[in-house]
Amino acid sequence: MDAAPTLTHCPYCSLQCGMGLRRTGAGLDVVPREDFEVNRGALCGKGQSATALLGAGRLTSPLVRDGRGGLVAAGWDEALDRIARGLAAAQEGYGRDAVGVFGGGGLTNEKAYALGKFARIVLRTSQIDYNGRFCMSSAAAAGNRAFGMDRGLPFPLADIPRSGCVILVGSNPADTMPPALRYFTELRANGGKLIVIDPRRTRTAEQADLHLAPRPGSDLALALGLLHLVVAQGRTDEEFIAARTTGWEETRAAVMAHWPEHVERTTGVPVPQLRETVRLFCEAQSSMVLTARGPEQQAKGVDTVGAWINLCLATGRMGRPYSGYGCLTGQGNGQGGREHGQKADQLPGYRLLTDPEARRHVAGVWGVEPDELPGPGRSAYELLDALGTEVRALLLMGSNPVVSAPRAAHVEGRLRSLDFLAVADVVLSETAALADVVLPVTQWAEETGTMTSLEGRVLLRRRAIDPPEGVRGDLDVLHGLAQRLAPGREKGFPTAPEEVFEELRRASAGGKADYSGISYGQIAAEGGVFWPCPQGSAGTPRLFLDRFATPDGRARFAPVTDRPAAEETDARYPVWLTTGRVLAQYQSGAQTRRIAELNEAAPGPYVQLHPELAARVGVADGEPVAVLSRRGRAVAPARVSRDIRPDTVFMPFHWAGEGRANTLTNPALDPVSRMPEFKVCAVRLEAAGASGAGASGAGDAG
Ligand SMILES: Nc1nc2c(c(=O)[nH]1)N[C@H]1C(S)=C(S)[C@@H](COP(=O)(O)OP(=O)(O)OC[C@H]3O[C@@H](n4cnc5c(=O)[nH]c(N)nc54)[C@H](O)[C@@H]3O)O[C@H]1N2
Ligand SMILES: Nc1nc2c(c(=O)[nH]1)N[C@H]1C(S)=C(S)[C@@H](COP(=O)(O)OP(=O)(O)OC[C@H]3O[C@@H](n4cnc5c(=O)[nH]c(N)nc54)[C@H](O)[C@@H]3O)O[C@H]1N2
Ligand code: SF4
Ligand SMILES: [Mo]
Repeated sequence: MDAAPTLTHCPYCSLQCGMGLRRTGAGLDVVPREDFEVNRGALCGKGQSATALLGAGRLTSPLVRDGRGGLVAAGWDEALDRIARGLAAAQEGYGRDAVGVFGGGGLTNEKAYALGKFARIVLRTSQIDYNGRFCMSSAAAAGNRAFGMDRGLPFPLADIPRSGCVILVGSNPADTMPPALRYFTELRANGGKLIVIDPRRTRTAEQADLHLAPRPGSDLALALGLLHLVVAQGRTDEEFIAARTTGWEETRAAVMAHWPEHVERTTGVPVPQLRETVRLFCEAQSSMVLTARGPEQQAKGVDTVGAWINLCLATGRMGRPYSGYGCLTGQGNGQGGREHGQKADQLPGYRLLTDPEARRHVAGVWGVEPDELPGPGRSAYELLDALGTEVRALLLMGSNPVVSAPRAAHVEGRLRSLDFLAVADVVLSETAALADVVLPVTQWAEETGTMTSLEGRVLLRRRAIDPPEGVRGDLDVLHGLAQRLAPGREKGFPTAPEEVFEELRRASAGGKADYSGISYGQIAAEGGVFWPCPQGSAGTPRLFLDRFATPDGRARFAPVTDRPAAEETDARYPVWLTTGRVLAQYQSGAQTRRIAELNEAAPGPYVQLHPELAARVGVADGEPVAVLSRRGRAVAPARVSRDIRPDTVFMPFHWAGEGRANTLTNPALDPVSRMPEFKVCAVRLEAAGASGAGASGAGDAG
């Protein structure tokens, strides 16, 4: 008889679909897991094929750089010794902050917590940040500003079908979270309206009652224009504004200049569509705005999200059932990854490193003096940009910036200029291939730990199979390095995940993201627990129903005004470039490009462009087209399609080499969140001929 499957969750995105893993002779099979209500057994192709990487294509031995510059297999002791020497040498030569740490939103809570602690009390460097800065930091900053707290969705996904109207801004769940699409299908089946805002007619937009296609980077103007109409039509909820918010007068004044005709010119969205959006949103009993990377990955992402939050507050669509603003987080642990201390300015429990009380509390849990803790460091792009100059050595865990960072040719150059690079990864990613030492680590099905999904629901990832010989966990890596770099301190780095979680509970107690009432046992029994969950609480599925998390309990309007993208089109670069995802590939592609069935479904990069633009450039469908920006040149086959604005091209960012979209992107940062502007820059197109000549990265000014 078959043994019962191990109940766990998918290794990839923040939906964290439940799945079962059943042992077979050869390895593990994915079987549906019906008890987890979020996906009820449904998986996308990535989840379905995730066990493929447990076998071939992965790393199974540490690798070290030999005298001739190649990477050769080595034992764990040698590899860890070399890393300890490399990091120590940089600090001896140039000071503590000469060592950087770069983490990832795919790491479990336990790993993210341990990595932040490792940076602060073993390396004692301020230079730690993570790839979530590329993902959710703008929505997080806007949420903190408005509500005093940042949890992606303030309500469970199951509330969506019960709302009257949902505006999805720059989000394409049909490709990025397929099993979540049913919440929107059910919304419409219940008579609710779906409005999608995307420069492309995506498979998500196809299902909408109304699709607005603004030009990239114009979401702020769009949201301001909608609020202008709300005010002009007397659709504000004065009672709600008076009872539960502050700052309305200034915000109202700020939107008055945003006349619909003016907004139509800035965004390209016709006035009647603006009016229809306001009508559907305001006439529904309850309504929601959900944003994802479209409006957030902009150098004005914080203000853009703030403008959408303003719309919810002014119409009383916040802190009420089936209403509110939410952000759809991205990585598997995009939410938890930013709560427990791998972010440059944070300590566990979503505490601030600059808050003396927070420092005292966390230093107490860690058994060090508060003064020993460094201050906040650089943000992710700024850290990558400082490599080889102020930061001489880097420990990287859970990211592949050679493919995924903006202005990637420059970032690749910075990584190459390091004195020492150590990478812990599952596979030999493009970034790991540059390292002096590569450590092969365990994968999701081989380890236990917690992940916090887009709903703020803390989930349990369970070990279903033993890792192959030669592979160790990230927690073992940190333990081994602590032992070498600060003998004695390794006691603070246990390798058993539950032990780390027990400490995380204490460290987060009393913070905004309070996990102190959560235990592995409770998660297992309940299929997940929503934070905040202080001792004795059963968790908090819905936030803000009575009060916001600000000191006075009121939500704060943000009096934002419009501004252009960091880089506007001009005569030399007349076309907008935007970037994003395809269904069958995940992120930098490090994992999914190694899985045969996913590669067949999405074999390579492309440039999506409208037939009018294709005709002007002189390329036909399938022919190579060169895309040039001020950062460099990329070449990929043209995909001619009417599903995109004629002034805009789209490239997915999952590939390295000459089709790498991030060769082109602009690293302009949001002043508050330090999020780069992945979603908008100016480019020029050229037919590249059958040879497709031109190296990616050429033209990078350095
Ligand atoms: N298949 C797949 N799924 C994934 C991932 C993956 O790599 N592959 N990654 C996961 C992660 S980490 C994340 S963050 C999420 C991201 O999930 P999404 O945010 O849904 O993904 P994107 O494709 O980055 O962007 C969404 C849409 O924004 C549109 N867009 C581009 N520019 C603009 C703009 O200026 N304004 C507006 N309004 N829209 C714009 C794009 O056309 C795109 O359709 O997906 C998660 N799920
Ligand atoms: N142009 C453009 N660029 C973008 C975006 C965009 O929309 N457009 N989106 C941005 C966003 S939202 C994101 S989230 C980033 C993501 O981009 P990356 O940060 O590059 O994310 P991944 O490709 O998921 O990289 C994770 C790496 O860690 C490894 N890994 C997985 N699990 C573990 C683990 O448990 N431990 C360790 N040590 N390693 C592990 C994987 O094999 C992989 O090599 O890309 C950003 N870049
Ligand atoms: S939607 Fe996300 S969590 Fe669900 S199976 Fe696909 S990648 Fe995994
Ligand atoms: Mo992301």
